[in-house]
Amino acid sequence: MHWEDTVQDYREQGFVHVPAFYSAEQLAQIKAAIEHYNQAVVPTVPESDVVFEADGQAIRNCWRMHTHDPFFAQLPAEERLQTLIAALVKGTPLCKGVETFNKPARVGSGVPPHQDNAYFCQEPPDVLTVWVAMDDVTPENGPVQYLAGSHLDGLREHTPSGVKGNSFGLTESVDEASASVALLTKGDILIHHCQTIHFSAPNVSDQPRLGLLMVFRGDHTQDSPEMKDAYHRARALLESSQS
Ligand SMILES: O=C(O)CCC(=O)C(=O)O
Repeated sequence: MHWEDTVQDYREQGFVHVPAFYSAEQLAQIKAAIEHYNQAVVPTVPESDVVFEADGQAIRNCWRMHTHDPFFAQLPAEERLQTLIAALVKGTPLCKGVETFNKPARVGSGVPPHQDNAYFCQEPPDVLTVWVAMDDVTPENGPVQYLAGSHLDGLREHTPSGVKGNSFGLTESVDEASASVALLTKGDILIHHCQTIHFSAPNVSDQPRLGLLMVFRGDHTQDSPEMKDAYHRARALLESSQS
């Protein structure tokens, strides 16, 4: 497989859509593993590793799935994925997280505009997320939306967002109408750079919109002390708003 066009789109836009990355058979295996995880593993994970929607029932996010289930430790190691990610992160990919953004039908909540590096604090920002569409993604079920080219303008200031599962959002408002909307067929993947501004709306449809996310960094990236300071400032604000 040649990935030149994919790499070029990613570098220019800060995100790229790769259709049909996973076959129907692979997708069925991943879906079965997520269902098993939700039923058998979620009840055993610490409170910090699962977030529920406002109804207290539907799962919004699972975090650190690779540390709780060998299936999700293996999935990021697949050779074809590693080859592509190595070209994008400019080095040996290290998986730093496997997670879900479930966005269940009707109750799935939105995600405020943010840049992932406000959480990751990595320098250089050779860090990305592979977003696997487990369902078809339509305008109604809460597609991820990206501000193309925003990864080239550095990390902006973030403040507490008040959203459970996405505690930080951009301080400044963004022109959401100019965003590229990622409509997908299940089995497609999206890849976004850790400084690309993105967000998603609530799921107002009867169709679920499950995304499985794998986060990778190049093994050369490091914690940025300045970004960590900004992160701790935002966290302190969050904690004072909760006390
Ligand atoms: O799946 C979504 O709606 C948002 C995903 C997201 O915010 C992220 O990948 O950081």
